[in-house]
Amino acid sequence: CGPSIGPASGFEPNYDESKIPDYTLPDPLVSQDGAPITSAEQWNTVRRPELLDLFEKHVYGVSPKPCPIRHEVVSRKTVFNGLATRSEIDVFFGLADDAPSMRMMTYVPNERSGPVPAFLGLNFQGNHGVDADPAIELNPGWFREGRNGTTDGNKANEKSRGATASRWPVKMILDRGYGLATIYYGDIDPDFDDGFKNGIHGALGGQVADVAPESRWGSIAAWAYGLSRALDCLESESELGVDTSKVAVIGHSRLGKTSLWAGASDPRFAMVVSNNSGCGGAALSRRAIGETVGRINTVFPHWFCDQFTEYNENESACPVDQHQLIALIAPRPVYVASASEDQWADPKGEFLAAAAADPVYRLLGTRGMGGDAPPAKMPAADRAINRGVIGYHLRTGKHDVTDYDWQQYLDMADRHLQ
Ligand code: GTR
Repeated sequence: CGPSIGPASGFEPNYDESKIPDYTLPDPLVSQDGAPITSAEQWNTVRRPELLDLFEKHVYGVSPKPCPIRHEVVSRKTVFNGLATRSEIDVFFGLADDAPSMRMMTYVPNERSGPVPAFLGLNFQGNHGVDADPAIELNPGWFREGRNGTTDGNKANEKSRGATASRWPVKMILDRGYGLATIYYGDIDPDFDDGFKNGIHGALGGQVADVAPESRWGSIAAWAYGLSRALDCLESESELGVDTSKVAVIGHSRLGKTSLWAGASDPRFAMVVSNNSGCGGAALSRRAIGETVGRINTVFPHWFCDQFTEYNENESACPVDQHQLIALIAPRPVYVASASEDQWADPKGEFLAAAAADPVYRLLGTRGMGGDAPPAKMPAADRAINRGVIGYHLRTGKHDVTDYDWQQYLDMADRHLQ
């Protein structure tokens, strides 16, 4: 279930640290004109807007302004023997009758005294893949071909029910007092390169007509845009029971790249979780180890803006690197997680990026990664760094989301959102 991560034929990934090119990271606390950033005010008024603009124009692309949304509650049901209420809601991008929509599924614990903090994340295999309950509608949209017979052609079939349940421990989340909202990412933009005709790209694309073509939004930006509209919906529908000042945006792999960009670009997200996001997510591009910018732009030409291809095999020419993406989330809590067998996503590069965002977190008055300074070395496997506002762990095992990962995210949320 989920994406494959093996290198395609013809590309020989480097996994040798000694072959990493020499590089210098761009300093998050020096502005483009060379002036040092020494106060929270300078960060907020000068450097943060500047970095956001650079990430838009060089990496993810410029998205349209937020569109108005409307929504229809499709179902509401008590589930798990009375533990929770599950709702399915269609959220429309725009007010027109033919506006495209995404279906959000939410769970909130029934035992609660008011709105609850919640996790919001996109899923790979449909809401029906999160829980096998046949009452959840089988998503009729386009799916990448599943490996375990979960699709017929590009349509999900009955075997895909519950196929990603291990990545969504719904009861554990509810038992800990949190809600969960999830959406199939293909509802927002199907994950293939069609020149951006389908999904919200097709419907809202005209709104970025005045942006230079090479800097228009790619699919990651579109998925992040969908997450922000999902938050709009949670804000406007109090019946869903979510405390929208306490929403943690979470994602795995390409959807971890997406949660980071959503959290960086939309400060309403109170916490951000990147699970095994790798290249174009939490990993430093300049290390060029495992998956590289050139490789990702070749295999997934629709994920980033076209300008990003300028940095194929030329990472140091990019005015930003991914530690600055993490810094854009400051001072809000962020958690970066890697897996030991996921060298493709460069765990060390993910750790170094989290550590290199630390000075921005400290400038904004937080403890960053905790202690007096970020740890100089990666922690041992399964030893979470979680005493500060930037969390990190290297889980033993493969590219995946496990209960161990969720336990760390819930603990982090307990410390900052409860
Ligand atoms: C891979 C891709 C990675 C990662 C992964 C995923 O094929 O190379 O960047 O995003 O897919 O989404 O699981």
